[in-house]
Amino acid sequence: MRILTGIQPTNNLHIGNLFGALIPATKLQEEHELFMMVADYHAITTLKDPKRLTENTLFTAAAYLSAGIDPARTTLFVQSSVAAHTELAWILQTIARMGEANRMTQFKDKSQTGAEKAPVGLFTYPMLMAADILLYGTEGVPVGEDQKQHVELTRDLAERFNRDFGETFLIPEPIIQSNGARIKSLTEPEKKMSKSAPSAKSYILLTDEEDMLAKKIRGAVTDSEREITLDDERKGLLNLITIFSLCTEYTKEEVSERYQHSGMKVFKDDLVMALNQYLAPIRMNMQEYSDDRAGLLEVLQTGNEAAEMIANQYLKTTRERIGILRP
Ligand code: AQP
Repeated sequence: MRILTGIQPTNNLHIGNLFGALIPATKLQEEHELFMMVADYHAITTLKDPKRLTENTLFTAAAYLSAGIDPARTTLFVQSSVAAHTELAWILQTIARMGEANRMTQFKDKSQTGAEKAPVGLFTYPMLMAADILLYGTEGVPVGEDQKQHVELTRDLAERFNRDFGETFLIPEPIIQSNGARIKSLTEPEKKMSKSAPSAKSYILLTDEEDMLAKKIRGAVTDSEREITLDDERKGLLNLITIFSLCTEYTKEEVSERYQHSGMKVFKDDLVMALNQYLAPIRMNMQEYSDDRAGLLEVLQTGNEAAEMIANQYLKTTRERIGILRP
């Protein structure tokens, strides 16, 4: 199956991105044809800092590789390097309906300053996401529940285009990731861990060293009950147990049984140790990739070229179908 996935370079990546996107991608690449992009044109809907965008783009690519994405198997590329994305996004905007775009709940969630002041690109980004997907003949798109609506919009747009202009696009399926890998904020465990959250205490970055991990885990919001139990209502604790389970061989049940009577301090100290052990090799790889900027750029150039060949083919057919003249 051909699969496309991406991460926005809005900040350094956190363990939610790692467990929810990077690690699953390393498994997917074993059996599928994977396209992984650094979604920089999506990131500029919120990030307005040129230097950080450039650095984050390289950093995101380094994180993909450090977590085990193999560029010999997976096409790793930068979204903006393939101009077809924005061109197809425009064409799709002429096909999408205002009513459909208005129904996208992410715009409502993300335009916290109010729709009046939100960038137009934040409103139209589902059409760019649809273009990202359709340009590669993508069959599967791994998404969390929050992005499912955008894959459904992509399907609707592709079906409408095929009906009106002739069979052109494959209809993609969402691959819904299990809730188990949904990591929550350390400070507000009812929300998901997020790179652009205002407080750095709410997330654990892949680059956080042991003392920083310790500070953040010790400060993580739990509750006043003494016992460690597996309880959906104890959201902060459940999140820490989930993280413990993901970076060890233990299931969540095993973690909670093991630490039931040991007290929160021992549990948190052991979690810091386990997480640090898990992250240390990734951190080291990331340092190496980041130090070799030329090597990283070369990997991305190769990926960009491979992606462009496929995307341009789809775009060419699309233009022809709608009657665009290319003298
Ligand atoms: N907390 C999370 N737990 C599990 N998976 C997560 N992902 C994000 N947060 C968690 C997954 O990581 C990928 C990154 O997607 P994105 O960069 O396009 O944006 P996002 O989903 O909105 O992630 P962030 O970190 O919250 O970024 P910002 O703050 O920039 O919006 C996706 O596969 C996502 O499911």
